[in-house]
Amino acid sequence: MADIEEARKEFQRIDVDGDGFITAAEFKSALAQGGDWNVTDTVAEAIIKSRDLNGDQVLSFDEFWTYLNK
Ligand SMILES: [Ca+2]
Ligand SMILES: [Ca+2]
Repeated sequence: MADIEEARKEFQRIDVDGDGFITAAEFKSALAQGGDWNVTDTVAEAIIKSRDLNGDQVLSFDEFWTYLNK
């Protein structure tokens, strides 16, 4: 079980523009900052898609949280 406070911080770190949703572009740059430069736009989009529960192409905190608790 992940810590929801830690998850919120992580979510806010990735959500650079602070709109409450993580886009593929934001996810990609977060991974790049973490040293994973091999992630392309296509890969980032595929990862987002696999975690996106309502099909709006972006991750809400709920979706992020659900993913962490899988
Ligand atoms: Ca955002
Ligand atoms: Ca979504």
